Amino acid sequence: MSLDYQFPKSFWWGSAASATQTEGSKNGTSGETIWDEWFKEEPNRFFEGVGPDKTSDFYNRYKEDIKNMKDIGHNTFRMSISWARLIPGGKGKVNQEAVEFYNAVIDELLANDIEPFVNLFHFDMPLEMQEKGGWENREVIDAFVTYAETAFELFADRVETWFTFNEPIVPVEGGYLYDFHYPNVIDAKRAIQVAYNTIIAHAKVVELYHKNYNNKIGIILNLTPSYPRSNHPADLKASRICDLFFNRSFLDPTVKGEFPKDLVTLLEEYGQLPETRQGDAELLKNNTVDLLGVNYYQPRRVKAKEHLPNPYSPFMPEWFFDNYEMAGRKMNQYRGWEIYEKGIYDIMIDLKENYGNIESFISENGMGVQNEERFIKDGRIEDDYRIEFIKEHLKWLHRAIEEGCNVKGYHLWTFVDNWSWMNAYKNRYGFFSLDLKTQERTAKKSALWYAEVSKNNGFND
Ligand code: BGP
Repeated sequence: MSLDYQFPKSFWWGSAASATQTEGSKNGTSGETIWDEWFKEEPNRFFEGVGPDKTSDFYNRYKEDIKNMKDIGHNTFRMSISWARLIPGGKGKVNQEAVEFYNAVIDELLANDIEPFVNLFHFDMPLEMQEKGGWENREVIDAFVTYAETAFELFADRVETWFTFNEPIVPVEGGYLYDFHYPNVIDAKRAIQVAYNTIIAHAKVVELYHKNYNNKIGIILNLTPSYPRSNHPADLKASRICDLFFNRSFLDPTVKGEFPKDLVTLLEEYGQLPETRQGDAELLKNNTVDLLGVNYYQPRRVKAKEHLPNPYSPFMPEWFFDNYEMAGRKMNQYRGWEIYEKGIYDIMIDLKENYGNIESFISENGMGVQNEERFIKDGRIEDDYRIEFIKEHLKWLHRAIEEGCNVKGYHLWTFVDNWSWMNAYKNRYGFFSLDLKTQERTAKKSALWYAEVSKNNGFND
């Protein structure tokens, strides 16, 4: 029997999470990250004053979570290793307790036929590394490469799919442009240096991996199509520049091995080029990724600027476009994000046509909803809105596959409702709901639905 939406054999059904958001910073021995520090300094900036010490306790409950993953048909799961836990302080001695923990998690996943996808950096800079200047300092890049080397030596015998970074542009935006990550700097020139150095760090780790190992290494990018308001040349130009800043800045160097010429020209014109070193261009050219993770939540809509930017104001990407709220757009009113399912297809077609149809998968997609207890019926959250959300995105993904896009899987953000940075527990994304007081997990309706989808490798609609 064939289904309306049948996915290719061995399609990756799973979900994603990250170390800081799930492990609990006070569980076991660990160094501190910028999140521990920022929470100490400004607890008021975190939703309801909840910090990274109060998580879903994966550190102690991974067995239960992995059993639940198995029960709902996961064949893959993306996690991250905490650099600060594995090597407290960011460099020096390896923490044996962390080695045991990650070994146990990896082994438990494999014993349940779930392939671990392991990511090395998910917004969680060790505090001491940030004190040295974070990604602005090339010494931190060296420490990151050593950390990666250690992780490969310890775990690459069993982990066959690696990622260097999750959404590396987010710490740039949050930490150096828009004030939603530590160190809360607002300075485009420094932001661009941080972005550049992150890409160098990434390429060095790819180089190291390819030298010593035969499996796959990739990067996870949040790709956000920039749709222009109209076909007027000024709107088109605004969307093209926006795309350069927020998508192609990381996509081109990691997949094609070079920065987009137009981006370089623009930054040069405004005196914003980062400091580079001899050999950087060659490093990028020779170390492109094997696999691309695509995080997609919402599109971006832009229009030409209504007013010229004040030339005395500090340089910002927003000098070149205004955001545009399209009338009639469909909204996830809880998170305040537009829902535009076709975006997932447009990204895939772009990768097919302009990025050599690189092997990819949806590494995050999901719907954050506040106060989901409202939807409890007989003890279970009936999240039909989430089922609808996933289904509509999968339909477009299916169409992309039919049109020859090289996309291998779909991971929901996230498995169990987790701590989410400044938003803490405001928006819940999980297949399983979490009672933060008792740590009890309960499958939402979407989890049961997804189990069927995974079992049948598709669905009818
Ligand atoms: C992505 C991140 C995740 C997670 C998710 C939801 O950008 O990779 O770590 O936080 O967004 O975010 P939020 O809680 O802000 O809605």
